[in-house]
Amino acid sequence: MIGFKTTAFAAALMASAFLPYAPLQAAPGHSGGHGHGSAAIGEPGKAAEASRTVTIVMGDNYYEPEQIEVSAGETIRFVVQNKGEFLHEFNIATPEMHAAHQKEMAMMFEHGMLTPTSIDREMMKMDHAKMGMSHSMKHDDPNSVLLEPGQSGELIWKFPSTGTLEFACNIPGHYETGMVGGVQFRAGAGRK
Ligand SMILES: [Cu+2]
Repeated sequence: MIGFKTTAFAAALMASAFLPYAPLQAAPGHSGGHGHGSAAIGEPGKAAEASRTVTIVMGDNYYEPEQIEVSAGETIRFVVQNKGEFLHEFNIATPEMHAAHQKEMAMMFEHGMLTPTSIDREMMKMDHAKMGMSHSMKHDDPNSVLLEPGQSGELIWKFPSTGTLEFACNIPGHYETGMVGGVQFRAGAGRK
């Protein structure tokens, strides 16, 4: 019995000795970013299906307009212009998704992929899995346009029939200082 206990103890000791390294060897497969809630926010739309074009101007740190009204299931072509002196984003999502994205963007700043005024495209191309970051860190989310000062971009978005959505800039500090706008669904605008 004593021999067995000793062996078991030794085995447990070895196991615990190796335990700290296990997470590294296990190469954690990240759960892949924004999979959740995509149905709730809508999806990338087709240009041919866009009912209208809405121009969104981004400044430091605000949107013009601050509010957009959409019909259930409407596809809108957004032309986004960054007229500010800093990097800004136009991102359509739920408040919860924005909160999560703010953490990711803070990390991108820490790693030097983003600066207050620019996107480091070389850094963006690197294998961020090695830095322990998920794929969504490449900032290629279909629901977002990230623009350097003076740049313009486009986003075609098909809205769901209803939901709690905001357009926001998740660069550290921007949402908190007012870079968030509301999406209002037209009442009773059901299709057919
Ligand atoms: Cu911003």
